Amino acid sequence: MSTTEKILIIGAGGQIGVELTESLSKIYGNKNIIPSDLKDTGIFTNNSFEKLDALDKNALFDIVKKHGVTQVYHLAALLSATGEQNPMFAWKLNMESLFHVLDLAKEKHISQIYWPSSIAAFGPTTPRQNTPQFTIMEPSTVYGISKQAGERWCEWYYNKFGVDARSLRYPGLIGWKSAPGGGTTDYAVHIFHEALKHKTYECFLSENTALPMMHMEDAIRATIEIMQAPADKIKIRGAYNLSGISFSPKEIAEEIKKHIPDFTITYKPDFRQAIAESWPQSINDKEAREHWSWKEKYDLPKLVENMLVNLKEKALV
Ligand code: NAD
Ligand code: AKB
Repeated sequence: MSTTEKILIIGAGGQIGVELTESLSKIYGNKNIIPSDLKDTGIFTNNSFEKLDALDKNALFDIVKKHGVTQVYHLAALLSATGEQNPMFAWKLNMESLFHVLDLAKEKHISQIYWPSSIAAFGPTTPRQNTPQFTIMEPSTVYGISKQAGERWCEWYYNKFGVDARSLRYPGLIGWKSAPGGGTTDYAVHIFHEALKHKTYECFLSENTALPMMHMEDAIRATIEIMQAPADKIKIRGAYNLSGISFSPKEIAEEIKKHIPDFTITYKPDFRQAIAESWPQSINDKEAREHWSWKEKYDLPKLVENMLVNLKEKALV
């Protein structure tokens, strides 16, 4: 695809960034995608990687100028579990880095921003089943507070300055190409690795703790679709609810057992149990479906089969 876009991905070395870099590179060409992160792990051999601390506004500006960046996908953050362990730094990283990117757009150095929100923006007083787009939101984690505040700031920059920031409230994301980094939903990735390696998994959530989840391929597609949608289709300038699947540890374990009959799971809930219990169990995303035609492809059986086949075939376990 020929393009005038130059796309900077901040936090590209993380669970989403690795896959997003690959997908965007296929669409826009390697030379137009600039992955960046705190450290160069050497995985981005086809793109020109930039070492960048998202808190360093001057360094960010220099990279934007150097490459003529037009769009930023800003993924750097501390997630729910690590955020609770380092609350002040989580707030600083998650908020200040977002302001740096929003200000770049306000000052017209870049034209479009993607910044992810999360189901963590909801809280214990939110209706937990089929959670609607507009509802009570009183998040109880620092991570969730930063996501809710970030949503409001994206909307405010749009209303005041016309900043074209777009956002999705991702559920827990599950993929085989990259490892998760400090979330409450991470068990749903670890379980596959342990099932293939040891045929057993000790889960840090209790058996019936249902949460909204999604295959990474669906999440990447949703991300690119919302960014490519005509501006007039984006009627929500905070963040869109986004739904894929909903399941509990017990349900995913049962599905894994269909492929690995002697797989066993045990439960040892830790501090992440309280975080999970403060989040919705399932999400209503009718606005995303109506406004920009979102539709997921993966259900639970398809997701489980895809994870096991790919982890096994690529000998990633
Ligand atoms: P991750 O922890 O796997 O990756 C984050 C990346 O950011 C890491 O590579 C890390 O090195 C980098 N980073 C951290 N501090 C940085 C800094 N100061 N400057 C530059 N880079 C820095 O996270 P992820 O799962 O890929 O999540 C990306 C975004 O998506 C986050 O905003 C997260 O809140 C959101 N999100 C993720 C999920 C999920 O299930 N993965 C769900 C909801 C929302
Ligand atoms: C987490 O568990 O922190 C993330 C998320 C749902 O935001 N996966």
